[in-house]
Amino acid sequence: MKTPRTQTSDSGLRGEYEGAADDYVVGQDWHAYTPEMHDRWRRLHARQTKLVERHACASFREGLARLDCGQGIPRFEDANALLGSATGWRLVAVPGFIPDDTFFDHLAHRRFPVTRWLREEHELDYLVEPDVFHDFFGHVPMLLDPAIADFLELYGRAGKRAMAMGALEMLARIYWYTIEFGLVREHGGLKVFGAGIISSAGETVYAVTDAQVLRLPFDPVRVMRTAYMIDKFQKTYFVLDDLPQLIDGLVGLDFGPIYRTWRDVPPLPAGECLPDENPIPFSGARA
Ligand code: HBI
Ligand code: FE
Repeated sequence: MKTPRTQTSDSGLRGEYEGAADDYVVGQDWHAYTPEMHDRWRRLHARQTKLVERHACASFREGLARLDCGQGIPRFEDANALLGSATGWRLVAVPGFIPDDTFFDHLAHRRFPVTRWLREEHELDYLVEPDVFHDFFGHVPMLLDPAIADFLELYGRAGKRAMAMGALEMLARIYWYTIEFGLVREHGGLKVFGAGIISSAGETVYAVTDAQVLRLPFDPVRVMRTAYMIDKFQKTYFVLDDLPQLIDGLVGLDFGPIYRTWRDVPPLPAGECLPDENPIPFSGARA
């Protein structure tokens, strides 16, 4: 049974789960997008591209340029031609949030679920659920990076075991604090690569320019123990030394004992720094 989690909007596309296959894949139905929606995409794209030039990591900027999607809501098929030859990933259209096990299964097979509907005019700045702007603009450029491409497949494959061990939340925090809200060091500064940051104008600036927010070096176990908020700017960001650290840091890790040790321990609140930790000093990136 497919339960709609979001109401239908005037686009007729938002959260329509009825016609979806068992794996929740739907057609993108590109021709159903209205001129107003394409115009809204162009404005979102233009605004974020300007911020991204300053604050996103090189890999994101290169990926975005290669996707060349500023003219209107892109056709997923066009991106698939590029992705297929670059990293073997493929986009599939979905109606919105899909169940965890289905999401993991897509990732494990290098299929990235992209929500097909676009946010409304009154929610340009932030929304809690993924839409096509978040999923495509935020995530797809990074799918062209080999380290992210490999990591996402690994994450998908790790999902089943985490669910079976009652440690889904722990694994999901890895995704949240990297793929969605990750920062990476680049040329001595801090750059954004997480899609949740990059698809939000306010958080893109905040994540790298706020002098107070807690920035900690990436450590998988610390990340798995850290709670997060889905409806506010993050209080903690984790910073990678470089993108391959994601793979190097996780491949050799035996998740079983880590899950068993921490799954029943209350998580550390976001924004809290432990006594022995060294937050990354703010180096003064300008807005
Ligand atoms: N579905 N469409 C979509 N996008 C997500 O990011 C997503 C999802 N379902 C489950 C999920 N994320 C997460 O809860 C898992 O990473 C655990
Ligand atoms: Fe996302």
